[in-house]
Amino acid sequence: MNPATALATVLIDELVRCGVTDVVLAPGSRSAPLALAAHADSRVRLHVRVDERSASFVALGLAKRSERPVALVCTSGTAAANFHPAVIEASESGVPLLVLTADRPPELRGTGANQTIDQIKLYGSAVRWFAEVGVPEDRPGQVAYWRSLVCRACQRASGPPDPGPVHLNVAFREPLIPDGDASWCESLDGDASGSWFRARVAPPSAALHIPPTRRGVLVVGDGAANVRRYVAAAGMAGWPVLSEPNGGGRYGDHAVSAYHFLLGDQEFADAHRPDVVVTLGRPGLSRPLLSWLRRAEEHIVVAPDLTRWPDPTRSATQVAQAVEIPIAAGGDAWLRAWRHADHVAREAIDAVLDSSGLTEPRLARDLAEVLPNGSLLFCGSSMPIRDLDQAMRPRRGLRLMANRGASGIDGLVSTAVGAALAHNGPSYALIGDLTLLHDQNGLILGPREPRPDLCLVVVNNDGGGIFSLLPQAALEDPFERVFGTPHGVDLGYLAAASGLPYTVVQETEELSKALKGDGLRLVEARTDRARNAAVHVAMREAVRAAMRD
Ligand SMILES: Cc1ncc(C[n+]2csc(CCOP(=O)(O)OP(=O)(O)O)c2C)c(N)n1
Ligand SMILES: [Mg+2]
Repeated sequence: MNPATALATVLIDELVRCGVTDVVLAPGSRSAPLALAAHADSRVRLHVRVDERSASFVALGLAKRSERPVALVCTSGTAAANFHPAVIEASESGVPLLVLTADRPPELRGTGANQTIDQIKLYGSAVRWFAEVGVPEDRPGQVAYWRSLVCRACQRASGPPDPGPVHLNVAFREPLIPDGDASWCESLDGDASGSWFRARVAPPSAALHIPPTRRGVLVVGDGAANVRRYVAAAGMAGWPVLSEPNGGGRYGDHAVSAYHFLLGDQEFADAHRPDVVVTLGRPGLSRPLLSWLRRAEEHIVVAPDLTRWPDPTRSATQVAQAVEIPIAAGGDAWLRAWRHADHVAREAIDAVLDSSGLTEPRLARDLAEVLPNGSLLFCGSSMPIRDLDQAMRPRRGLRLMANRGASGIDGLVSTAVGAALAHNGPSYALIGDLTLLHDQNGLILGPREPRPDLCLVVVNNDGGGIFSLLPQAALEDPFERVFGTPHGVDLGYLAAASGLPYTVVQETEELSKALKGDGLRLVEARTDRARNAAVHVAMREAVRAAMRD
């Protein structure tokens, strides 16, 4: 057996033994040993994509939804650089990715050899760990090294303490494809225990006990862990729960879903300053919420990983891996005040939306409401995730996810595809038109690839609608060209180019019907950026007026 084949076979075998089930790869020659080994191993679900950027976001989605490491393979050269955005998102949002870049052997580097670039530490500080695997050689001891390396890579990717991407640069010398000879200088197998070793790094876990308080609030942002336990504890303590849709805590009696508008009302925010706020994950969608956080007497950040705790407002007074929320007697008035205000605000918002025809926040609200239990909804950055934050009513049975690590509008189609492939149930995505166009390649699925059950709902406002809510919207002439960025693309043709079913929704009443079907499909809702900005103002004003009454 040639060394390249031996190394690739052992790497894939050890990945599987460490629990990896999915491998995503883009085609290339230098990566042939890994591609062939992954294809030959029936325990691996293989996903092949023509574009490395799309492949890497598919892997991100798979890993994010399954919460297990996913291997990602490419050839040498710029192929590896195209993984960079997804690696950054994985780093920022703590998603376990095992990036395996094929490389030329050292003697070909720096010589002008074809498709050869410097791949050493290519992703810089965006990976938890980098290893230059070295060129495989036919001598005893290599198998133990390779297997132990993979185990360590899986452990570093999965955590504890901090899940994230790991980069293994794998140099292969020719020949790159199997020669039919099965002999090697030692056994290629792992040890009898099933895996070479499996380091379990146990985190110290000590829960912080806080004194009983009547005015506590639980805030849940992206990437929050153990949400159900905290929401239950908040319920016992009489705390309102302010959860971003993708935080996973927006359900039940204590959920305050109109917090964006409530806290945008100065009078309400002043009157409802908490003694303690506990934040899970990383809230970051609503500016009023962030401003209000800064004013909390005590802000406790729960971060399972103490090496990197989220605190964008720099208001944390304590950081703990876990917190015990105490039951306090007599906290009813506090909770009642929040719930009453939420009810009033929700009615005002809903009244605006119900009379506004097909607008973006209405679409977001209604979509989150009509999806069947057990659904996954992947939300695009820009307005879709914010509209959900502002308009979605509390509910159970819906899993919401978004790429909030770096909040890019890149790779969203592919991430949603990956997440759908790991989700057991129907999947949906709500994304903007620029976000769709940015990742058109994500729509490309080869005939033999595992197919996601994913309905992409695209809000087409012919450009970047979010900018119409920002101060630059006042700069009329340059605005439309440099921020609005209209494109005039007919999304029907786009769907046709990839052979996807395509439906246009004119009225929100048509939404449920349009969502039906299976496999990858596209639903377009056409909206207007200026009108959208006006609806957001109307919601804010309606809440303000209702609060004054
Ligand atoms: C990769 C990347 N490039 C640029 C941006 C800046 N950006 C934020 S929102 C946005 C517009 C997105 O437009 P669209 O997807 O149509 O959503 P809409 O704003 O219309 O809701 C842009 C360009 C970004 N977040 N990520
Ligand atoms: Mg848009």
